[in-house]
Formats: sequence, structure tokens, C-alpha cells
Amino acid sequence: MTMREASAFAPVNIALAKYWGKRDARLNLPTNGSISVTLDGLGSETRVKFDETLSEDVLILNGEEIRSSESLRKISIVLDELRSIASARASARACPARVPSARACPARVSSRNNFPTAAGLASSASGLAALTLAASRALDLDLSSTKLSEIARRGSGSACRSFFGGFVEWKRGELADGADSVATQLQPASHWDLRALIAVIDDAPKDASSTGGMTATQATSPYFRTWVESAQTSLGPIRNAIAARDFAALAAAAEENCLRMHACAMAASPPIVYWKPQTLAIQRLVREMRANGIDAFFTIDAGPNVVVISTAAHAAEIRARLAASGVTRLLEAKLGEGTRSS
Ligand code: 2P0
Repeated sequence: MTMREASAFAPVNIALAKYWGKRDARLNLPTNGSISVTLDGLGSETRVKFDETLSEDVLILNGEEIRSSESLRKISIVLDELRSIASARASARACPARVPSARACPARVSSRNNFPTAAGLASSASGLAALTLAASRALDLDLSSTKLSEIARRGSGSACRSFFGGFVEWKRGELADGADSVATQLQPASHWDLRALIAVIDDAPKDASSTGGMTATQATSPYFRTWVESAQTSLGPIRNAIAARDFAALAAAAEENCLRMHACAMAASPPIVYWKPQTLAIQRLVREMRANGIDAFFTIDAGPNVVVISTAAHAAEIRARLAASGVTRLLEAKLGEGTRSS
């Protein structure tokens, strides 16, 4: 019998080389490659149930029904893609008129994040990755991680990186259909025991979505072309620093990449400024710590929170210094594995 419901857990990933620009908005193909670390324990647990009594897909996030058209559009892109694969397979196997209804019917998606939603942490990445695996299992599709990652990417670009553990690269690719724009693991989590300390400055929903901010930056920032060139050039040094476990080189290249992304967004018209005063204060503190021999660098996504990356040996010292500087909410994670069934 076809299983009609299934669950999956997908981890958050934090980009050390950022995705910020689309060369194809329909397929979510990026203007530049990106590199991320997959976090252990922080993520989204998502249950998908195909239900003939529904008239359209339903999204429940942290117990509340979401009616935002952007969130619903993203989940339906993924669900439609999986429904179409399932229908095509069923049609190929049996009489087309007897395609099981679960394959074509709407789904109820219930997702829970164990971190603050919409605060610039990549909640859409883990949510869409978990949805993709859960829905594929509910439809009894046995797809490779690479294929699942490609489908999740269409819902939210950064979701493609959450399928793999440790250090992950999403290649820009050259092909128009995106077949070569896939995520792959650079190194497993065991390669280098780094920690991510997430200073939560504000967990209220942010003013503008990542998708909107990215699109507006691309359309109006005079620095966009330069950002893309620079982002693409930063991949080699970041890849090499990870392979060599060279913390100082990784710190320099990742901070530069992050600040250039934000500089490009700030130059958009109207300007896109995700930072708050504490965002800048923590950047300064992290630079001071590094100057004093502590392994720490920062990265910031489309929100005010600062993620401090450190070696395991220095995490406790950094935690204490962040707390002393007034950070009251700090999440900490090791690097971990990719998306899994649950
Ligand atoms: C990243 N971000 O690489 C960058 C850095 C935010 C800042 O990927 O439009 O939600 O759904 O493809 O994946 C956030 O963008 O955007 C993001 P869509 P997504 O992590």
C-alpha cells in the first residue's frame, strides 16, 4: 500500500560564502556558487500528509496556519514537482486512469522549527529540505539526495545545501536547466570540529524576506555585478581553507564575502539594511577576539543575528565574552549530518 504520510528532519545550514542573486528565478539558479556548514540539532521537523479532502496545499508552521502567499508558493513548487514525478511513474507502470489519488491530491504540511523563525536564520532552507524528503517518502518515491536537493532548490535555493552534512558547496553551474547547479559535500562534519554560536539579537519576523531582498538587490544595486564576480572568486580560497583546516584564512575570506553581500544590499534602492546596532557591536567584538588569538569569525544572513564560527577549543571563551557584552540569547551547535527521515 502507498504510504500517504511521512516525516523528515532537516538541519539549518549557514553560508560562509553567500547565495545572493539568481540567474534564473523560476528554477532558483544562482548567479554565484555558495559554501555552507550544516548544523547539528537545529532544524525543522516536517510531516506531510496527502489528503483528498483538502482543496489546496496547507502549511502549518509551529502550530499556526500560514497564509503568506510566498511560503505557500514555495511549498507548492516542491509538492507539484514530486506529484508530477509520482504520477509519471504510476502512469508508466499501470493503467493511467488508475493513478492513485494520493499522487495528485493536496497535502497538509506541518513543520516545526526548533530555532527562532524568520530571524535571518535559514528557516526556509531547513523547512523546504525536510518537506522535500517527507513528501517524497509519503509518495513512495526513492530519490537520491542529489535529486531531492535539486527539487528542494526550486522551492528555496539554500534548501539544496541542507541535504548534506559538514561542509557543502552549491555550484553555480552553467546549464540553463540547472542540471549542473547541485549541492555536494566538500568535507564531512568530522573533518573539522567547528562550532556555530548564534547571537539572537531579534527573533521577530524580519521586515523583508530573503527572496525579496535578493531580488531587489539584483535589480537596483549598482554593485551587484561586482558582488557576483567577487563571490565567485571567494569560493576557491574558502574551499582551500576548509580542506587545509586553516582557520585564519577561512575567517578572512568568509567575513569578506559576508560584508560584500551586505554592502551590495545596502547599496540597493531603496537600501536594504538588515543590521541593528548590536549586529555591528558583535562584529567588532569578534574582530577584537581574533586579534587576541581567539579563533572566531562572524557571518550574517538576511537579518540582524550574528553567527560566530569558532574552533571547539575556543567556543567556551567566546560564549563568555558574548554574554559579557550583553548577548542574552545564544544558540550553539556543532557541525552535523544532512536531512534524514524521522
Ligand atoms: C545564503 N541566504 O546563502 C544566503 C545568505 C540569505 C543570506 O540563501 O529566494 O531563502 O528562496 O531561493 O534560499 C536565503 O535565501 O532564497 C539565503 P530563495 P533563500 O544562505
